[in-house]
Amino acid sequence: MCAGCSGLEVVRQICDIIGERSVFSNAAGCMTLLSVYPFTPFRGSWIYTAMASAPAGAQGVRDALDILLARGRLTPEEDLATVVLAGDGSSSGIGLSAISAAIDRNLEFLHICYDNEGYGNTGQQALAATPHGARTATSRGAAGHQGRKKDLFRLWVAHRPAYVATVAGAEPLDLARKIAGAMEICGPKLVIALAPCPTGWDFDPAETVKIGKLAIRSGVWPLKEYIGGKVTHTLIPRRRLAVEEYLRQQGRVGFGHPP
Ligand SMILES: Cc1ncc(C[n+]2csc(CCOP(=O)(O)OP(=O)(O)O)c2C)c(N)n1
Ligand code: SF4
Repeated sequence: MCAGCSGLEVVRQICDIIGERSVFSNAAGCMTLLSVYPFTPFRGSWIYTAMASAPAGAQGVRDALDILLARGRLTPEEDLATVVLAGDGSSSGIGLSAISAAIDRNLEFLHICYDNEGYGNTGQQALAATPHGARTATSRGAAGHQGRKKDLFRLWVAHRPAYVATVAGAEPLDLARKIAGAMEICGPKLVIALAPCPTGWDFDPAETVKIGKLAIRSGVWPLKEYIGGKVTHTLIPRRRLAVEEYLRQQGRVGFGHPP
């Protein structure tokens, strides 16, 4: 992984909470490079799926576990958490129909989307989650990406799943509380994690946590959760910083950096 990768920071924090009793169904992307058969840094199990089908992979795992439970070959204590790990390209684009269908089927799973706002693994091309004005490999001019970031949180809330939250590695306590709470809730659970990406956003890898904190303090990345039909903001900055303070740190945005 790249030095300073916040996607990795988030996965690490989430794994610390979920523990080893888990099966990750991973959509092709940067995090796929973590597990290269037969090696894995994960304490639980890991399945690699095509970009579009990680929730379908999770369904297969969940069904297999349920059959083992029904036949008494697994005790409830031995059951495993079914987790999808996917980037924003997979979560808000090519894999969206698989997520939507999994929620409709009330699949028991936690979907984690690490949002680095581009197709990171293939060189940071623009996609539906790329913010307006960001330069990417496919939107290089001074004006950057002309689209507007898709609101994945609202899209998921419209499906009325059991739980939806935004998190960031720069706020580990908020993240820990949300993941621990989500694991106690039955049904489809979705978490979108801001994942500042030094390689794609062009900033010093040492600044990853600072960039995450600036995203929250400027209001660009609101920390919130949806549960029981209600959206609550979980961390409201006392004094909102100017958005420029967040953007100025990143070469992908035109603040004196050459295009
Ligand atoms: C159908 C399909 N198209 C293209 C690719 C090539 N590809 C592999 S990873 C990737 C980027 C995925 O982006 P995202 O889901 O945002 O995850 P990230 O790479 O940013 O971690 C692409 C385009 C693929 N594996 N499958
Ligand atoms: S490209 Fe970005 S998201 Fe992918 S490993 Fe590197 S820093 Fe992480």
